[in-house]
Amino acid sequence: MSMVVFPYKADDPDVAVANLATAASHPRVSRVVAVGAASTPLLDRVADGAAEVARRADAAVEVVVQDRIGDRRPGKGDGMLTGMRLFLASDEERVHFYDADITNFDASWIDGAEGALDAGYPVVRHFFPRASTDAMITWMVTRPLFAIGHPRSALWRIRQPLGGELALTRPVAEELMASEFVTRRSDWGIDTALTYAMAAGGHAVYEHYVAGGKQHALYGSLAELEEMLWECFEAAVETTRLPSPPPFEHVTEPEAPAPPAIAHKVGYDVESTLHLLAAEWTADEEEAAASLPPSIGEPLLANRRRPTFAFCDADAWYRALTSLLSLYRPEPAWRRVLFRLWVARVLAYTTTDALCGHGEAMRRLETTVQSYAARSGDREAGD
Ligand code: GDX
Ligand code: MG
Repeated sequence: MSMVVFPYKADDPDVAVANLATAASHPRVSRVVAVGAASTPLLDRVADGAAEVARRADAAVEVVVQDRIGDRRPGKGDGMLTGMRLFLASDEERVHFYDADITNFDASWIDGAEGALDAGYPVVRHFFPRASTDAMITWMVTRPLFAIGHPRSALWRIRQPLGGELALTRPVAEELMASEFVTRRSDWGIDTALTYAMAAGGHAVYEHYVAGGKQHALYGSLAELEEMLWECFEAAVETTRLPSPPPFEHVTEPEAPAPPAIAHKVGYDVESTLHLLAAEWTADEEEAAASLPPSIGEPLLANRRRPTFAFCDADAWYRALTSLLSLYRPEPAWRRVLFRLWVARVLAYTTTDALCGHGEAMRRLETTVQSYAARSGDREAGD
C-alpha cells in the first residue's frame, strides 16, 4: 500500500483538504499526511478538515508540523523530509508527494504513478504542459546547470526536475534519506537534491504526463521567486561538483500539445518585473557585477541607469552561468546579481522566443538546454 504526503504552508485550506480526501479515497492509499510548515490557524483548518476526511475514509489521515531536519532555511525541504521520515517509520511500500495547492488533483495522478511503479519503475515523476513563460527557474537554471555539470548524463533530460509531484519505492526513499546532500536541503533546493540523488542512484525514472496540466496558485512579478531562485541555484551548483550519475533508464510519456488555456497563459507579470533590474544597487552588488566577464557585467551594470535586458540571450546566459560557477558566493550581493541576471534572461526570452507561439518557444527552450550540454561535453572532451 502507499502513503501520500502533501507539504503545506499557507495554501487555501479547502483545496488542501479536498486533496487529502482525494488521496484518502484511493484504493491503493492507506495513509495520507499533510506536513505543515508551522502551527498556524490555517493549518488548524486543514487539521479540522482532515479529521472529517478520516471519519469517512479507510485510510489513516493526519496533519503534522514539520521537523527541523536540514541545515538551510527551514522550508519545503524540511516538509518533504519529514514526510520521508514518517514513511520510513511506517509499513507502507510506496510514497507519493503532491503539492497541497493543486486545484485539479484527482485519482488519475495517483493511478499514473502506481501504474508505473507496478511496471517496475522505482521512481515516477509527473510532468505536464506549462505556459512558455512559466517554469523559468527550471528552464534557465536547473536544467542548464545539470547540462553544464553533467552533459553526458540523462539528468538534464528530466523534464521537470523541480516538480514536487513524484512517487518512490521504499528502497529508493531509504537511499535518499541516507544521503546528506539530500537531508541538508531544508529549503527550495530539496527538489533539485532529490532529482540529482535519484539519478546518482542509477534508478530508472518514469515520467508520467498529466495532459491537463497542474493548476495551482500563480505568481505575480518574478520578485516572488527570488528566494526560490537562489536556493535552487545553490543546490544545482552543488550538484555540478558531485560525480556524474551513472547511466539510468529514463522513460518519458509522449506529450500532447498544451491546451489553449495553458498555451496562451503568461507565466508572470512583465510590467511589475521590469523595474527590478534598475532598483537600488548596493556598492557590494556593483563590485560583484563588475567581476563578471565584461560582456555580461557591463550591460548588467547599465541597468543602474535604465532597464536593459536584450544582451542576455541564450549564448550570454551560458557564459553567465559558467562564470557564476566559479564566482558566485551564497551571500546577499551575489544573490542579487544572480537575481538581476536571471530577470534579464527571462525578459530577453519573453520578448523574443516566447513570442513565437507556445510550441516553438518550448522547442527553443529544449534546444537551448541541449546546446549547453553539447557545449559542455565538447569542453570536457577538450580538457
Ligand atoms: N511543509 C512545508 N513547509 N510546505 C511548504 C513550505 C514549507 O516551508 N513552503 C512551501 N510548501 C508547500 C506549499 O504549501 C505547496 O504545497 C508546495 O510546498 C509548493 O509550494 P508553492 O508555493 O505552491 O510553490 P510552487 O511555485 O507551486 O512550486 C512548486 O513547483 C516548483 C517548480 O516546479 O517550478 C514546488 O514543488 C517547487 O519546489 C518547485 O520548484
Ligand atoms: Mg504551487
